[in-house]
Amino acid sequence: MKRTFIIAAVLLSLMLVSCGGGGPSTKINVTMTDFQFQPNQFTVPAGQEITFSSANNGAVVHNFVIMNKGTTAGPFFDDEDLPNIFWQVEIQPGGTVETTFTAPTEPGDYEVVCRTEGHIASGMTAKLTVVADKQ
Ligand SMILES: [Cu+2]
Repeated sequence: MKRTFIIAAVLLSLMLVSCGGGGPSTKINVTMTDFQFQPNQFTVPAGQEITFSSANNGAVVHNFVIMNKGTTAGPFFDDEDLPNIFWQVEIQPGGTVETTFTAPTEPGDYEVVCRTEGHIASGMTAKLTVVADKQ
C-alpha cells in the first residue's frame, strides 16, 4: 500500500515536471509587437544556457532587456538604468533573433522591459523567474 503511494507520488511529480506549463525551460520563445511581449512570463533554471528566439512583428525597434535582480527600470528607461542591465538584445522591425545567454545564478524574479523610448509606459514589460537548478 505504502509502495503504491510512493510510486504514484513519483509519477505525479514527473508529470508535473514534464508538462507543467509554468515549469522552468531552457528556451525562451517570445514574439514582440507594438507594444507587448507575448508571452510575458518566463521561467528558467538558474545558471543554465538559455536559447532565446524572438520575432519582432511590430513596426518599430524593440528590445528584450533583463534587469539585474532587485532593480527596476521604473516607468521610463534612461541612462541611470544602463548599469542595471543583466542582458539585452535588440530586434529591428520585422526581424528575428536566435541567440543564447546564461541565466542568472541567483533564483528570484527579474524585470524584463523594452528600452525603446516610451515602450515601458505602453506596457512592454515582462517577468523572468529564475528557479534553482536541481539536476
Ligand atoms: Cu518595444
